[in-house]
Amino acid sequence: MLRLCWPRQISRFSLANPFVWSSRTLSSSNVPPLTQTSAQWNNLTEAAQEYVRNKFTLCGPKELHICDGSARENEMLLDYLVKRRTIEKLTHSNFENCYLARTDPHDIARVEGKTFVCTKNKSDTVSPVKFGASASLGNWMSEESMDFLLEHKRFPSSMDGRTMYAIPFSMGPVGSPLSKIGIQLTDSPYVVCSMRIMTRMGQAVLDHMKKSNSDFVKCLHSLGRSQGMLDSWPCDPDNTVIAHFPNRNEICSYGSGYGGNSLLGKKCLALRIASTLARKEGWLAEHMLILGLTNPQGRKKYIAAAFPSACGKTNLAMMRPSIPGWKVECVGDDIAWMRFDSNGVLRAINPESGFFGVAPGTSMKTNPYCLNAVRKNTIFTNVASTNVDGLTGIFWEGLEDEVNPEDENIRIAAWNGIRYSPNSDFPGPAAHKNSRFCTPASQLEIIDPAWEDPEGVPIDAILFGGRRPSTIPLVYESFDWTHGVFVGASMRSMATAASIEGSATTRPVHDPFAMKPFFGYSFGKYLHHWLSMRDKPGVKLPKIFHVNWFRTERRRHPHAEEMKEVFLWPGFGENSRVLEWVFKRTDNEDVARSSAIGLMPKHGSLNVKGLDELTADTIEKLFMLPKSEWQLETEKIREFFLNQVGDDMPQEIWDQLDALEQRIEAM
Ligand code: GTP
Ligand code: SPV
Ligand code: MN
Repeated sequence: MLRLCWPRQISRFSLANPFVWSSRTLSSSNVPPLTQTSAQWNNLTEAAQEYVRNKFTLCGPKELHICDGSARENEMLLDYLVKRRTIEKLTHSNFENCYLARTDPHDIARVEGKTFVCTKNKSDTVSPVKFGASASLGNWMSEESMDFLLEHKRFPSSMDGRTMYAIPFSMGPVGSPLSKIGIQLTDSPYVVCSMRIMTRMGQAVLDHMKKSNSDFVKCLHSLGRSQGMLDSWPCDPDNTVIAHFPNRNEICSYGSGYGGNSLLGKKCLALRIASTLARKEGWLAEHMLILGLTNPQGRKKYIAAAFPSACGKTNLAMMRPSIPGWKVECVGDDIAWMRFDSNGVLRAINPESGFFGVAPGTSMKTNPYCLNAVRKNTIFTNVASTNVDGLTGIFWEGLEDEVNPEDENIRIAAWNGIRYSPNSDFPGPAAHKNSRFCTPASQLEIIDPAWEDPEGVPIDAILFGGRRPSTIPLVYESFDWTHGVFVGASMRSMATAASIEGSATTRPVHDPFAMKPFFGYSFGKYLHHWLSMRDKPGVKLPKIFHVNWFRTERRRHPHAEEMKEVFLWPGFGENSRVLEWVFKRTDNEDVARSSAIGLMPKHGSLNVKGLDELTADTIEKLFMLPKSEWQLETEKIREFFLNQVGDDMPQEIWDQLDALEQRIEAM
């Protein structure tokens, strides 16, 4: 029997000063020791210099490196990471310039319980929670308490012996009026290489900052005094804390090197900080994909969609439609910044420049464009590795059509280094469920021609959705904007491996607007903000829909005794059929009928041509609205609103809930 313990594969060794570019290491009273020349230091604005100097003193690294984002710098960092065994180069001929990182087994996902928004008053951050209930829509700590914790307990000497990297980055195209600049300080070269993919990073940003003396979001990140199990992946899981200070546009993240915990441009800046800025400035920062949809006649519309983490955004954003003549192009797969322009059109940009996507489930069948994109310049994290004739490749669950794990010539090492085969004692999964690829957006063959347009793309429809095994139909449309905001507020979904807390819960959890972990201010005020969009003069409001690809049924497996939960809807490329219906509805085509919960497809109006295995009985089940389940649903929504939003709740949302309950009673 294999013991499930973490193999100590890596012996402790350190590399002094991995890239001294100038033999002259500078050291004077106001310039931290640099690995570069002083020209690089003088590239920073005065405000940036002051920020870097303060944090350098606090964290005590051995030196500073200001990132220029060049290919040369990237190569040096990758080489260094290979030497440290943080990453391994993929040598299989399928891959070009691709790497695999294996993390500490305790640093594998976002940590929602350790993520805080810090303001003066608690009511700015969380709506009044009912006595006895615990807040589920974010954690608050006072600025003073958090400052004390960070400055005295977490960051002092946290970068001891390491290099501090300063990463100037732009969320959105450099120089666009919609973009936001950040400077991330980090002691993780893996984070630098990932930020180079996920954001516009380096010299162009420094130049722009100098030219326009632009403000920046301060982002401090440290892996911490390592308490982890691997020398190759320092981290401090027990003491991890991720803090946001919206009042001073600052983010501090300690103890984790993973994903949204450490790539601070993503969830921390582009959602939590940005949602607060958006409220002040009259726009929306949302956890949404953006896709372009072209019909067979060549007419194009753009759709934004909010699904919780690991609920299908990336896959929808870059899908290959199964229905002939339709085309999907991708603008973004995770975050949308949207505002109404002077013509009243809602315009969206994707602030990111890469995809940090869930690996398991990605295959030529489910997401072929994505699989083609990740063949070069990609950093994989926590997928399994294959060894064929000494050449390293990758594997994850769902990739079985491309890699046969039963082939005796292929040796598979699971994400945690343990030898894996489908019949071995190690039960798997071989790839961690939250294993990811990090790949440049420009490599996607169906990237939308307008994906970097600083004006943004015009949004015709907004979809909400989640993982709902029952109750919620395949698709329905809200009656109007206010009802649509209520639909977003009422979202529930099964928890996933994208957060550490997302272990096997058996009931759907409330995840309004797919923003539960990402609100930068209180949910009640957020709802007021969404409703206020309706009152802007001359706005053309997009239609709002709800979709659910994940309804299941218990079926007996044809060749096995046991019953299995199976998805009723084939999903992936077949979701284009639902997009077709949405497209028609944005043209106000007469393909909808009214129901208690919203507008549903008229019988026969959902295109199921060619879906021969989908029986009439299954189609009926996909749209079934069991009264008792909906009664329970509205009970849960009411309880959630009462517990988590209280007096912050706009009256109109209560009215929507009352009206829904009445319509269900009349069903
Ligand atoms: P984050 O990056 O965490 O925000 O996730 P995401 O919302 O982008 O989800 P993603 O598209 O990566 O999908 C997550 C998982 O759901 C993957 O394992 C997919 O294979 C699976 N999935 C996505 N779309 C569908 C679908 O239409 N049907 C089914 N059955 N599974 C899907
Ligand atoms: C999510 O969890 O929604 C992600 C992954 O996109 S992370 O970047 O870790 O937030
Ligand atoms: Mn996401």
